[in-house]
Amino acid sequence: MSASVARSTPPERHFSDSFTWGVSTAAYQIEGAFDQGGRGPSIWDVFSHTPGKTARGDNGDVACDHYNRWREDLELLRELGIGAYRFSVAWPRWSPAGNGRVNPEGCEFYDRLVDGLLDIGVAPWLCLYHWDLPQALQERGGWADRDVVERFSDHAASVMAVLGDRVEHVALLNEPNVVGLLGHLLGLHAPGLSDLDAYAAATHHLNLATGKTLDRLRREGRGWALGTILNLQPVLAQGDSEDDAAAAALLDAVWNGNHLDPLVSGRYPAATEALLERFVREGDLESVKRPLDWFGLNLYSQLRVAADPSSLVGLRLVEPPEEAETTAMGWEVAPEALSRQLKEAQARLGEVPIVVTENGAAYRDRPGPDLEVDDLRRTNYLERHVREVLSAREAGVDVRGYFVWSLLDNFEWHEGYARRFGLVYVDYPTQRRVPKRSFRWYQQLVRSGVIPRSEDVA
Ligand code: IFM
Repeated sequence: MSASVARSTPPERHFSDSFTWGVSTAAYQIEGAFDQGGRGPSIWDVFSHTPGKTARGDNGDVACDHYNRWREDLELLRELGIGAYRFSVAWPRWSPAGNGRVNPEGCEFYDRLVDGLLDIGVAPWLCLYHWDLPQALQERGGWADRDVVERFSDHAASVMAVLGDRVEHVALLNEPNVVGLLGHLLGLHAPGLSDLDAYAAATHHLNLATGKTLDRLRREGRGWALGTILNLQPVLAQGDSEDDAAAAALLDAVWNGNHLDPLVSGRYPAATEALLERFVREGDLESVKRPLDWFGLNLYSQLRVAADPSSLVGLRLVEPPEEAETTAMGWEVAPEALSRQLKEAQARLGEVPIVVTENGAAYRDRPGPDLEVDDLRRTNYLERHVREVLSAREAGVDVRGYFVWSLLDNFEWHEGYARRFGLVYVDYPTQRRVPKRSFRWYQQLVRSGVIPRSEDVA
C-alpha cells in the first residue's frame, strides 16, 4: 500500500449514522411577526412590553423574523447537514385565545415548515410548549389555574391532528422547571410573578399536563415518539459542612426533582412535598408517573450553592470560582456536568433513551467587517461537551442524539439580544445570517461522525 493511501485512511468514527444530530429553536425567540397572520398575544408579548422587564426593553416583536424568512433558515439547516430540527409551535399562533379555536394562517405556517423540512431530509422534532402561553389563558390564571391542564391537552391534540401525519418526535414541555421558578417565583420570566403559591400550583399543573397529555396522545395510537424536556444541572455544595450539603439537597429537589421525581416515581421530593401537595388531587400523581419514549435533557452548566440563614429559603447561589471559565450568561463552563447528568438521568429513568435536546453557549460575539464571527470559545465549548456525550455513551448511557442550542442568535428572554447562542450570527438591523466557525465545526462533525478539534476548523 502506498504511503498516500495509508495517510488518507479516515479516522475512526466516534458516532454512527444512527445518532441524531440536530439544532433547537423556540417560536418566540425567533419567529417575530407578533401581529402577523392572526397570531394572538402571548404572556411574553405582555411581559417584554412592560418597562423594566427585559434588558434594554428588548422584545420578540421581530426577533429573527423567521416567520417570514423560514425558507432561508431551512437552507441553513440543509447546509449544516443535520438530521433533525427541534422547533416549537407558538400556542397563540395556532389558537390565538388558547381556547381551541384554530387560526388557519398559523396552522398553515407550521404545515409548510414541516413539509419544507421533510423536503430537505430533516426530521421535524416538534415541541408543544416553549413558554409562550396565550395571554387570554394567563388572564384566567395561567399555569397556576388547574384548568390549563385540559387546555394544554386539547391544544396538543389539535396540533397533532394536523401535523401528526408527518411528525414523529414530539416533546410536550420545554423546561417546566424554568417556567415554574423563573416565571412564577423569581419574577424574571413571563408572567413575572413572585408568588410561592403560584409557583407550587404551576409546578404541579405543568407535571399534570405532561402526564395527561401523554395519555391523550397515546390513546390516539399513532405511534408518535413522545417525550418531554427538562433542564437538569448537578448541584454542588460550596463547602463540606452539613448545612451546605442540606442547601444543595434542597436546591437539587427544587431544580431537578420537582419534575423528574413525579415522572419516574409518582412522588414529589420530600423537601418540597408539603409545599406542592396542596395542589395535588387524588389520582394526580399516578397520572404524572408515565413511561416516556425518550427523555430530553437540556444542559448548560452546573449550580453551586451554600447555606445562608439570612436568606428567606436558607440558601444562596455561589458564583463559580475565579479561575473558572464562564460564558456571557455568567454560567460556569463545566463539560463534565453533562456526562455526570446523563448518567444520573439514565439511572433514574431506567431504559428510556436520552437525547440532549439543548446544549450551547452564549458569548458577546464581535463580528468582523463582513459580519463573520470566529467563535472559537463556543466551538471549544461544543467540542468538549460532545466529547462528554461520547464518554457517557461509552459508560453505557443510551444517548441517542444531540441538539445544539441554537441555530440562530435569538431573543434570549429577559436578557434580550446581547447574549448570542447561535451557530449563525444574526445582524438584527438587516436580518442577514452569517454562519460562524462553530457552524462549520458542527457541519464537519455531522458529516464525518468524528469530533473535529475546534482549532482545526477555520
Ligand atoms: O434560550 C434558552 C431556551 O429557550 C431554553 N433553554 C435555555 C436556553 C438558554 O438560556
